[in-house]
Amino acid sequence: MGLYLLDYGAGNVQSLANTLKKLGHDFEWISSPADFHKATSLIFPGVGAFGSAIDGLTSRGLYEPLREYIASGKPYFGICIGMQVLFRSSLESPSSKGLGIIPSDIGVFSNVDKSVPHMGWNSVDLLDPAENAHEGLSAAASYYFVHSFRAAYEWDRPEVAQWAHSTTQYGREVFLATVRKGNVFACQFHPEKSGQAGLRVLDAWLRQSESERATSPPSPRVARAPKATDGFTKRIIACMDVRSNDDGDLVVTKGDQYDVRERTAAGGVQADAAGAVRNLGKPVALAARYYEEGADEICLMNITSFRHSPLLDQPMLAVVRAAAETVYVPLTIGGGIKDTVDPDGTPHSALEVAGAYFRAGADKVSIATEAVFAVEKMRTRPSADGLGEGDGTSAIETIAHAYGRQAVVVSVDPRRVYVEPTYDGPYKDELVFGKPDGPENERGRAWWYQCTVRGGRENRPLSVVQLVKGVEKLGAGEILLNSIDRDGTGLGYDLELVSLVRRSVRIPVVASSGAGRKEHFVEVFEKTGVEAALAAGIFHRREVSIEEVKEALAEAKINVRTA
Ligand code: 1PR
Repeated sequence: MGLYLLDYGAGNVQSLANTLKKLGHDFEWISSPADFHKATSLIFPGVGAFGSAIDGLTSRGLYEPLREYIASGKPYFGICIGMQVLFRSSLESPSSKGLGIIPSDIGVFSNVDKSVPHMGWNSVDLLDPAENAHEGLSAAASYYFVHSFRAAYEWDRPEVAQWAHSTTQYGREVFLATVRKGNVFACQFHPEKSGQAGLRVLDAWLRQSESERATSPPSPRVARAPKATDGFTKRIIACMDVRSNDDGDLVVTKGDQYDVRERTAAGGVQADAAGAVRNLGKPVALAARYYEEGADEICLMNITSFRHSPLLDQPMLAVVRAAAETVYVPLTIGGGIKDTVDPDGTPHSALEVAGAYFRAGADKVSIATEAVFAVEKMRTRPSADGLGEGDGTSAIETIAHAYGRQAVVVSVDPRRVYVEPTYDGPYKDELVFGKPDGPENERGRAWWYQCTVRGGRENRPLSVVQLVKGVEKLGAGEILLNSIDRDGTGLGYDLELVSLVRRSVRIPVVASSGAGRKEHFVEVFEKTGVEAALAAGIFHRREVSIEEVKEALAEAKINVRTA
């Protein structure tokens, strides 16, 4: 008898398992319908698409036993999709039938006034502030949300409002952040990825007795008009470019404009042909340090993935497993998310490779090279919007279908192509004209941004706007926008590039490459409106701490997560 976790086969449940271990709670996995009778409390960490979750439950014969378990009155904690399956249906998968325990339907965010998915940290407003501590929630804290679909707060429908426990506002939309009634408590955010604030919510639920839970008072029904601003915060992401050193260990390195070879004192490249790898430390230790320093997200990039990267000996999997045991914020893994073949000839699809990383504890996978090839292929299939049509086989499409688009990041490696200001070629509508007030006086210069693959080693006949619009249509959930020209320079983000991409898509954009001072973070948020900013070198070299960056943002009245 005891605590059970329900894994329907497509969730990133490793993170939750790590969190429960850290909190000192043992648990078992539900693996068959019979296990529900042994469970005295159950957590359902649903990650990914609504339809995949319902299919996963149904195909394993767990759908009805789950409904019966909840009806039995024993404690249930649903997370994200684990909350949404309590409803009748979801626009995400209209043909899929939810449990219907809450008589309402899951809708979708509008992307007219904001990026969708809602991916990042936001505040939670309890309907009854007096019972703040009861579920471990705090109005002063931020929690990590990652979803495109949500349950609107229907305060005027008593049969639904009786479930409402707290709400969150994103843009002008107020939706249910937590629901609670009797033995059921569920949250739209991910407590296992919400740092210490999230751990407090899990611990509070785990420590409540069944009687306490069953007597939870219903929250008051109060109308909730949207406030002037939501509680959504800008994300600061620490990124580690990881590659093998001469001993085959994975170390953190950092290049200048994607050249990671060590430099001699005179600034030349290290003598030996391979170029000694800059060793900036062990990825797991650095990830733990950045988590403690307040990073909102950690990104690990395997930059030697352009070589053959068989799944079986992926040292990155071990790094992810270890990092996920000490990092309770989202973990993005990139490099080598593509179809691969093991040394023994066993093929593995990009979906399988991504699944291995999710099961190891990653929350998102980042795709670079394969994304470029997918859009080039898509553009050979004409469409009314001029973007071309996918054929359902790309890594982006297959992973987004199985795990939800919020799990798919596309990493973009663009390079400036300078042309005459009178250029009249195919990319003239994307041309940028230099200004004298940037870090380099670029008056009179003009350029467009060309996509590259294999870490900048090969230029491709595709512009950055064509790429980001294409991958958005294929189902990517976020753009990680690097800049080969600014990578490692400390000159600041390429604001023209970031603004161009921010204007081109409706999914979240992460600015990357070039941060050299904390003012660069203020600048990129103030001037481009992106949702997140990523840095590597200045954090690795301890030139600026994440706390200092967040202090500078707070002074500039930019909303950041502090608790
Ligand atoms: O092509 O899907 O296998 O993915 C390969 C991934 O590895 C891509 O995301 C690509 O950007 C990355 N990558 C490949 N080669 C390099 C390299 O440096 N030689 N990383 C590389 C390039 C970009 C960021 C960097 C930021 C911030 N680095 O990862 O951390 O630019 O740097 P800064 O703050 O120090 O300026 P696939």
